[in-house]
Amino acid sequence: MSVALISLYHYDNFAMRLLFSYLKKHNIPVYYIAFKRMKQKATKTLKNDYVEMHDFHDQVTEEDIITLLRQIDNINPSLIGIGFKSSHLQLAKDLTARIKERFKAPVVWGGDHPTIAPETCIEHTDIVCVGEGFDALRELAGNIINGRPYDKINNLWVNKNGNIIRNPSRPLINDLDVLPFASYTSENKIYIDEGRVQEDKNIDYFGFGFTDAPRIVFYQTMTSFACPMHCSFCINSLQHDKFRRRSVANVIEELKQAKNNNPNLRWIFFWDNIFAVNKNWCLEFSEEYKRKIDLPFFTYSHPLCSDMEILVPLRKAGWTITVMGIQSGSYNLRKTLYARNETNEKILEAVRNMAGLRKVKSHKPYFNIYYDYVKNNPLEGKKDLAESLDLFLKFPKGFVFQAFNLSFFPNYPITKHFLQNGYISEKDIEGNVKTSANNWITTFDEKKEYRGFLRRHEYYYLLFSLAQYTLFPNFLIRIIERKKLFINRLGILYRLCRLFRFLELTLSIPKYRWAWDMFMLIPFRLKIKHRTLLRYS
Ligand code: B12
Ligand code: SF4
Repeated sequence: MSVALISLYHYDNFAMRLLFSYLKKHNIPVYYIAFKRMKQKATKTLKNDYVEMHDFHDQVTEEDIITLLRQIDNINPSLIGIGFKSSHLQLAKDLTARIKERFKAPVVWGGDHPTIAPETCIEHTDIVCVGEGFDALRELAGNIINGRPYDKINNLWVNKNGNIIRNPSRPLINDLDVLPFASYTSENKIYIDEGRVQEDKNIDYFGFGFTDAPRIVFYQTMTSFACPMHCSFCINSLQHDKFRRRSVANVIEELKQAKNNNPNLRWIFFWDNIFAVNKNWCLEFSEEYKRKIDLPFFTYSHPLCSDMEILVPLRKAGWTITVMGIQSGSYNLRKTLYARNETNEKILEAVRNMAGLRKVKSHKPYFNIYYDYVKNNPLEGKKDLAESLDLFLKFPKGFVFQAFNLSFFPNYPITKHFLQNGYISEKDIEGNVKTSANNWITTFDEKKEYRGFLRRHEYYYLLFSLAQYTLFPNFLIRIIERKKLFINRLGILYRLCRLFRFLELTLSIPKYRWAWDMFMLIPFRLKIKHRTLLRYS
């Protein structure tokens, strides 16, 4: 009598590792099967960084599926859970069909896609978890194991031979401290890829370490759920869940345990949507973290949450890498299409604050700042792109520009807007297309034939990229733009970016420190054993 939780293309899946611990805490035997690893492959990026990689999902093979079915057979679970994002809807459907051919255990789907589009899910599976999974899954598993009916559990939709029961939602867990810590041990964890169980290759998302103790190098967690903002291209536009945060003491206790369990632990990644929210919490956290954990850490930032009274203590506590969404330099486009309220002045204040943090003494001498941009939005016109360039030219140099494709997830406000206006059709929505997860990051492919808006967009991304470089003067970028130099020779601009990136990376001592830290993440003994210099593959 147990539960098997299957995560698709996500070995590190924080949510499912948390659900694993939650079931375990309630004495429900549980297994975590990570099916296929999201890998990274070399690519041409426009980043002012060493990172020349982007995420990709390789094909599922028949051997992968047979291995999965064999593992389920060994476990013989009473309930099978599949957690996935929209891009893996097709895969979830295929796997569920194969599982149902062989096993009687009901299959419950949960995670981002089932939560935002349960209607498109429920016909393909027995149960769909809409929203928070902790108590819904606990109750479901408990009822199944004890032979009780399970069709009246809040947050669950149940498909009873084609008759759909849509139960109401349950209140959110308010006190997050009642949750156990996510499970990062090898207990009941199975990793499947390349057609077999990967006995010793639970490599993490970054490729520098592993997902389970004692070999974790990057520890991943969250101190809060939900987001105070509601951008139209983000899941938080749909789930108006209250922003909730764990106590500082609870977070520190988790990290202490992580340190004790992992002798090679080097970094903490806080995946909170925005970290620098709530001044009192952040100040208490900074103090405790510095005293008791003292490791460099990553957090996301937001232009509207950039109060130096919060940022400086965080930086002193060890904050070393951040990603902040700029998304576009056009206030009008941001406000009307992306539902973001920050003005360009506010963005400038925030980026100057970020750059100012480089001067604050911290665990590491470098502070890496990545600015995200929404790429390939056909509604971003000439004027918007020019405004974006104006904005980037005012940024303190030395940042890293990265752009991610505009993706259309079901029911997000931006998707509805594009559908209603006929800019896209149902086939362009994530989950309907097979998977576009290969296509997220700023890449440059000079062989591609850019026509129309794509050429102009790509041209501007190259100019934004040039704005990153301390050595590349802004007046030259302005001349290039004014005269539209190289608009038909994008390859030249790309090579210019590469040249300046090379100079910037080779002439900067903090960049060497960063590269050295990355190089040293894998101990020499393991470098030899796994025949790798920098990352595990
Ligand atoms: C942290 C994060 C990441 C981290 C993940 C770190 C980790 N170790 O897990 C990183 C940076 C690696 C990442 C990567 C990606 N991410 Co991301 N990420 C998030 C973020 C900010 C938080 C997710 C999270 O863990 N929340 C906390 C958990 C506890 O809540 P939850 O996920 O909602 O889970 C609850 C329920 O959904 C349910 N549940 C979840 N799984 C299951 C399974 C079962 C069986 C059941 C019953 C219930 C259930 O119970 C949970 C507890 O209540 C979300 C945005 C958000 N939600 O705020 C985006 C988000 C999930 N990411 C998204 C995307 C697109 C990606 C990428 C594809 C982008 C890319 N290629 O770079 C990759 C894909 C990774 C992969 N292979 O799956 C999208 C997904 C959109 C969608 N509709 O599918 C989101 C929603 C952001 C957005 N654009 O709206 N991401
Ligand atoms: S600020 Fe970030 S996490 Fe919050 S709604 Fe906007 S995109 Fe989503």
